[in-house]
Amino acid sequence: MKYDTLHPFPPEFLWGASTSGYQVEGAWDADGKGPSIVDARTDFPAGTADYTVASDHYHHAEEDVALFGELGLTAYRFSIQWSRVIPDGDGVVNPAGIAFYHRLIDALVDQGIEPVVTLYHFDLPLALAEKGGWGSRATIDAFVRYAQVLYREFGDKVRYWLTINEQNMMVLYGQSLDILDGPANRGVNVYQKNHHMLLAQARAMTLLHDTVPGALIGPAPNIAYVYPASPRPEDVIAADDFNAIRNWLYLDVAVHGRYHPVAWAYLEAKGLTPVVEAGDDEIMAAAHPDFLAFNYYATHTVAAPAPDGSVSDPSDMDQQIAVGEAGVFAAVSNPYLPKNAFGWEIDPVGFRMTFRAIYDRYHLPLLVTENGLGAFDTLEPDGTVHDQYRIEYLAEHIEQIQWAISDGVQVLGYCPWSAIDLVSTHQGVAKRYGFIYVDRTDDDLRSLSRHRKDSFAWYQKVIASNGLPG
Ligand code: BGP
Repeated sequence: MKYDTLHPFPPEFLWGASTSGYQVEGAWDADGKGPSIVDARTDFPAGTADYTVASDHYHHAEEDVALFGELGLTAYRFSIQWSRVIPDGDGVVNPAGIAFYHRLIDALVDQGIEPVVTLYHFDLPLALAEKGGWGSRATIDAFVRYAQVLYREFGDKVRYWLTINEQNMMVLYGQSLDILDGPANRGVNVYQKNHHMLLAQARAMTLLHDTVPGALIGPAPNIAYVYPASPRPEDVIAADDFNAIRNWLYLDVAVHGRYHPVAWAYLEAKGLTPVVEAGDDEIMAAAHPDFLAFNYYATHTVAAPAPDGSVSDPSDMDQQIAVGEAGVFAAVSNPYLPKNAFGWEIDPVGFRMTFRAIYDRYHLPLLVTENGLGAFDTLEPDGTVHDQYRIEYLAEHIEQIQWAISDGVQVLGYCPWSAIDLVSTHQGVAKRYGFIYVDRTDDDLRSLSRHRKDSFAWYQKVIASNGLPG
């Protein structure tokens, strides 16, 4: 639908930006921090950086937050590293880790920036992974205890909490990227691990509501609407199936405390149903998110599964997306969408569609916790970075948020990925997302100095005018 005029962004709209702990902090073993599974990763493509130094935000936090203040952010979404706070995941608390996050949060609050805290972003403490990771119900208890430590420490300073970043991506792709719970646990049914994470999330939501009055919490999956490749009914069913398996499975449990019927039918058909113990359903049904956060990069397009069982469109192989599953769906490229330098499709209108689909199902306020363009940026000799392509990408997506608001969707805020350059999940430092350039490469730490990109000045104007400048 087209409107003659679009609704304005609400005055309290959160204009934010995002990072995650292990991708930005570095200092991977400083001041008592324990190793996490991402510190133990060895599967980096040749020539790409690991996370040991990252953007060295641990040692630049005050400088970085001052830049976020200058940018005008009203929210900053970041994650706390579980193994910085509790080095082995379920033992003693590390006071130096707690002190770092107090310093960070205090600096944000001083700048008038709302902290939006993710409890867990891919970085399970290695010691827990070695004891069975998410395959073990003991990890649920460890997660809840960790959440309790954070609520007690930071509950009076932090209003917005996120449970688990991209649980659905961890389940669908995490084993191959070693960001679920490490290679040693690959043999365990991934949907059993998923069930345990859903329980951990439910208990963490209920605990916050019981212990920190006024605090708000929600899940943060990666939600991307799935289009059928054509109006052929078999393609439409395949798209609906993949929507259920990829998106609604996670949000239905988070919001309604029950598995989506089609997703459950898929698990049954594949022999992947988790063991659900007595009391699990009650734990899930008792938990209620206050809002839904989601990360959005691009939609998917799928066709009915090929009769010969082949599943992939080769052009999609490099993307961190589905390539299809025999008997379920086949991923295809969408001929209407351009691609970025890394082969990811770009679909601003699909962003609007994704807002509508989520809001229509759950009627909860929505917070965008990631969206952005990975690109090769160039630091010019005079310290400038001309990233007009990023400005265009972000502008197109912000415009679609306004369309979604005009459609009646309640949107709390927008936190594009990323506030500052950091190390990508699997494509190193060269793939940059930030408003702030960090002077390092994949194999040379250089000065680690910070530089405002052109997108920095542009986003500053967007925030100051509470929407796209006219
Ligand atoms: C999301 C993750 C982020 C971030 C982002 C970009 O899946 O939550 O941690 O990495 O994607 O992906 P990539 O780094 O692979 O380009």
